[in-house]
Amino acid sequence: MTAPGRTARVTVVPLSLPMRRRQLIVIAVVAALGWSVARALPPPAAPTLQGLAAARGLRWGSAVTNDQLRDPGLRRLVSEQSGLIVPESELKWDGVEAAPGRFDFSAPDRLLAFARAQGLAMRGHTLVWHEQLPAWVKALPPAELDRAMATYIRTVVGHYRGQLPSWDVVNEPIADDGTGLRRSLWLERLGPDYIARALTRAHQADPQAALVINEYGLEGDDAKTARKRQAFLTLLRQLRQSGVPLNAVGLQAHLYANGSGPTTFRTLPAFLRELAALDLDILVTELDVNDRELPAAIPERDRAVAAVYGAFLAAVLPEPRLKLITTWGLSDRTTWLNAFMPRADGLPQRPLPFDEDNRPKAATATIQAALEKR
Ligand code: 9MR
Repeated sequence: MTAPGRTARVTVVPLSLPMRRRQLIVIAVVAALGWSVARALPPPAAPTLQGLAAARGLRWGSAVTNDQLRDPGLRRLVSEQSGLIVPESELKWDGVEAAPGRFDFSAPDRLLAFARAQGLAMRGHTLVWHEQLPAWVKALPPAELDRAMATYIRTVVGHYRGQLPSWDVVNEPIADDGTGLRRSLWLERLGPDYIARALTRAHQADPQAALVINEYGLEGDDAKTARKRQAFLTLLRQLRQSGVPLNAVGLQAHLYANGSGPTTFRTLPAFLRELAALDLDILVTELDVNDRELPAAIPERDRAVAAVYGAFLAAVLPEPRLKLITTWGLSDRTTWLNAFMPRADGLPQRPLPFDEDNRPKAATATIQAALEKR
């Protein structure tokens, strides 16, 4: 940027001047130019999360909604910091097929248009889940439910065929107590085979998309997590043995900044190795750190949240099969936690990498440092 201007200014020195004087003038012009260029330049841009992640063969993503993106500051932050977006809510069954056969892609299509315009990818979330289902789906008897699932996957995955790098095909299929599969309407009406059927149908609709089973509560060191991991591994091994299309697992990673959830991740690297041994990629799909039980003071909360980000990233970043880290929102203003798990004192939570004004905070620096180290 500076070189052409510099050359142009230096060449105006008349060649007829004595050598020594010419040299002095050249030095003075170059020095003055250097000074003004230095003053005109913006301060060196801070590294972005996507930039740091990409340098390490990873992608950084953020969950967004159209409503959140009405804030120009957030639009800018998401485009600068992320390489990928995922619709937080607007690509779920209740919005896409509210009435049987009446598909409406307008909201997720707008998100895809935003992603395209900013040079970002968009991944799909989510196809077969027990929540955010329209009432008409919940009322269907088994054979019709299976047909509705087939139509839904064919239509929705087909609509985005070749455009989304990955899909959360089955969301949260493991029971909370880790005893086996979740006793959802899918399991109760279609039997355990609903998972294989959903994956096979998604593969038929878009053979290029990486297919993912997305689950929460797999990150910590407690006994409940250990049971849930075993149930998850059992499911994955069965799917592998039967040759069902499956490319990756999603670890949601809704973490906690105190004892009501995981804050240490000692056993996580070995679990990731077990997943990798099944020839699966690993995606962190919904990362955030709930500060609900922490005292009100912001510096203290921010420090504790940053520490959990640091401990979690130190556990997952060395795993070579880790391909993506997505946070569930990007700035604190957009977190789902204020609506779903509000703090008792009514203060807004601070669970995400940037604060409510889209500014960096302690977690930002910790995440940057972790990515720099990988
Ligand atoms: O953040 C999402 C919130 O806005 C939705 O309305 C809610 C509906 O249950 O789902 C939230 O996202 C969930 C995600 O789709 C699956 N994993 C858990 C997330 C938080 O509940």
